[in-house]
Amino acid sequence: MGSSPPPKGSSFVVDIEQGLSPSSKDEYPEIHRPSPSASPSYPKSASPVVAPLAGLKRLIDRNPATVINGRYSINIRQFIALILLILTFVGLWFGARSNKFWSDETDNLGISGSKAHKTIYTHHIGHSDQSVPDILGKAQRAAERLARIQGKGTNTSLKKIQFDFPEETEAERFTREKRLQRVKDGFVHAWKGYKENAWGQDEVVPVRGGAKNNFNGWGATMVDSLDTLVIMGMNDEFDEALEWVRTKFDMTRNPTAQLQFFETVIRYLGGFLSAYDLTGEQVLLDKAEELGNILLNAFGNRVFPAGRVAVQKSASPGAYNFCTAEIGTIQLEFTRLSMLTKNPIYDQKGQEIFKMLGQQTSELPGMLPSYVREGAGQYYSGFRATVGGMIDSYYEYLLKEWILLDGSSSAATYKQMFLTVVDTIKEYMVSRPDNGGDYAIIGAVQSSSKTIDPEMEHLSCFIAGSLAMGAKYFDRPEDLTLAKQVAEGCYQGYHNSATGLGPEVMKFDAVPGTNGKKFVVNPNGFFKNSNSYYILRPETLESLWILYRITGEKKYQDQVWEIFESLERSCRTNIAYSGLSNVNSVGSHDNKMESFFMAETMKYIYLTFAEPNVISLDQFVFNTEAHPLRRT
Ligand code: DMJ
Repeated sequence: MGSSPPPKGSSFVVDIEQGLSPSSKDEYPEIHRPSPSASPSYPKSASPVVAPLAGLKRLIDRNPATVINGRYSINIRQFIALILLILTFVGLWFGARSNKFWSDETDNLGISGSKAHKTIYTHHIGHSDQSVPDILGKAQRAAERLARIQGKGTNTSLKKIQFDFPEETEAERFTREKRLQRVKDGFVHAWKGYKENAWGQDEVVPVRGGAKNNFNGWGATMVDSLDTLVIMGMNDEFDEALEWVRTKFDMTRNPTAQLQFFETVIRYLGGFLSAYDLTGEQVLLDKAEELGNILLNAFGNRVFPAGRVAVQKSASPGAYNFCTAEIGTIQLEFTRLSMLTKNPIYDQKGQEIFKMLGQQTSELPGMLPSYVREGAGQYYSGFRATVGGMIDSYYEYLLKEWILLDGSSSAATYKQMFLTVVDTIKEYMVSRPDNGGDYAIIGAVQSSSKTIDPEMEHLSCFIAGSLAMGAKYFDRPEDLTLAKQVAEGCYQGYHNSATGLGPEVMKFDAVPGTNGKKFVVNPNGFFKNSNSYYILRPETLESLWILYRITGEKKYQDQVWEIFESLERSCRTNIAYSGLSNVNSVGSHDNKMESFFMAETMKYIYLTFAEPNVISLDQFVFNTEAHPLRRT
């Protein structure tokens, strides 16, 4: 045989044992050209399986491959043809098997794998009636989404706060992935219930079936769940929901209806922005922008937006007392919308509110009442200060807006406002048990007398997560200790109830025995006289998840798992999941599942068992409805 150089230009050597490597003349001096007659020939009208082989052969015949030391050297056209051929086979084979590209359920875990173990994020990628480009398109979208939930394109100059997790052992991985799959199964169950009973409406009714519309009738559960679908790798379901958004989501159906400003911001606007950040699907940003423009109607010529707003602009939106949480929980969404649209108006609106709130004071430094008046220099006294309902997420957003703005100098005031709040909490609001238990609750305090009411709303449990993040960013180890104690207090509320779920309000027994800030622990659990219902709220799970990601302590995974099992046992219905009217009464379903169950509660549980690079705290910041926004 004569020798000739390998084909020039972009060529690869395919080594059957070693895969692909760039060809090199020096490395492979001996070149053998196979005799054309040695190749078998295929009939022109071959079966679907044989036809691509015939095509490949024709290509090879026209561009004879060379064999070098037992290795085939092929040019780039041949390489592409080979890849297409392989993909065709794979598509046909999997399509014929189960209509699923990836059929092994254990691989559908929603995360990318580590070195030791490959897990597959893509889910239900291809169907047998789909063409190769369809399948390739889906695979490409799935890969893009995976890259995004792992933080592709994010950028921050702030220090890292996530624990540096070591590589897990096989046994640890096994347990974690088993739990992860169980959580995903639970979410799939709820999604199915929503799809079959309430598709396109706000909520599924989880015991009796049917639908309920409390949030404009725009499909709250659909929009609130979009990012969870992406995070869990439910790509087909996400695509279906996206198609619904593209073709059916309609904000103009009832132009004079009064929308709840706060809920519309956190569930719909937050939902669209986050799903956009995780997928890059333009329609989601378009909807967010359209909605942002509607929400601007709430401002009229004031700094504080009204609590209710209509799609159709009205001359003067009402409201003169403003709920602090409602006006202090738009900054993340409005700033992100400005970042993405390059239109500064939304961000300006949010900053003006914070600026004005920063100029208001009270008897308790940093704390404000649940309702505030517009204007700089307002002063408040004689109010009940809490970190719970009507004000909770204002405190949360002081820290998170600072994070989203990457700690820039323009956000320095928010850091200061947040730290003032933390100092006041520590000085006046912490209640501890008198039995030496290492936990705490954040009680309510009367601003004038400074008397503590030792009860804590479930809503207040978010504060443990905020304290923990602040502790890391601002190097305040004492705050981390308090965060852990408060999270433990919230967890104890779950652990001590008959159903394993936490009450809406938990309370120390404040009767004789009260000693400073220490309170008697009632032998029947410390939430005597409290409101005992549980409406599937997420705040305790949120804080446990944040503490897990920050400290790496496995105890938090175990606590989250215990709560998940309680949810499965006590709240799961044939249709979806239901809240409870009494956490101490097994079976007391309230027949309600708010959209935050799928947006927040299930997401926080899932993320506790996902790999730490999935929605890292160092790359995303969550809005108060658990919608992760990219930090760029
Ligand atoms: C959610 O809608 C949000 O977390 C909000 O900030 C408070 N309440 C619910 C969940 O409990």
